[in-house]
Amino acid sequence: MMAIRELKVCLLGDTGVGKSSIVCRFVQDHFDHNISPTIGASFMTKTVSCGNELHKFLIWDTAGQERFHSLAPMYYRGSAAAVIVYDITKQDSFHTLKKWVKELKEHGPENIVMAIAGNKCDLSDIREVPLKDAKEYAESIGAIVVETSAKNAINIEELFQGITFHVRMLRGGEMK
Ligand SMILES: Nc1nc2c(ncn2[C@@H]2O[C@H](COP(=O)(O)OP(=O)(O)O)[C@@H](O)[C@H]2O)c(=O)[nH]1
Ligand SMILES: [Mg+2]
Repeated sequence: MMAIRELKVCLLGDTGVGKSSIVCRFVQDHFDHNISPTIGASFMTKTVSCGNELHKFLIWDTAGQERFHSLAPMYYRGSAAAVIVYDITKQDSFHTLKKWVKELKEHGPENIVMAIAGNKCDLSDIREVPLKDAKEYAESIGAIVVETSAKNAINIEELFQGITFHVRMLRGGEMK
């Protein structure tokens, strides 16, 4: 029988950057232009096979609004990884991302894998955040970084594969 390894992941970032859309693309391979705003948080799972193992992602998608901020620790506590999302067309959302990283470093699990997703890369003609800035920042904090498009299904699989890879390395090749 194949072993099932569970991996808790939370999504953080400003409202409207596409957190729920990334989860929807990853879990259901679907994109909804009229996706509803997340209230509080929502939970989804997806199981993927990886070599001779099954990896079950337990995904907590949080709301970005300030009024839900105090709930965030419930979701990042015990997470193996955090996907911190910004919108490449909104400089403000990159600023918010840095605040999330700071909070994770101060209050998050010690070995949490941080993955930065610069979403809406299909809109690169109206980009405000250069990829170079995101790469330099990610390198400075030891995070994974990738530009994604939930809309056009760009780098969504790769984002979660990158997370699995890093979590495996941290756990010494064994997913526990
Ligand atoms: N162009 C484009 N729009 C996107 C993308 N991802 C999400 N959106 C749109 O951005 C808006 C907010 O998305 P949502 O997933 O609710 O963001 P959340 O608040 O971070 O969960 C919605 O209108 C989505 O259709 C993307 O990759 N490209
Ligand atoms: Mg949402």
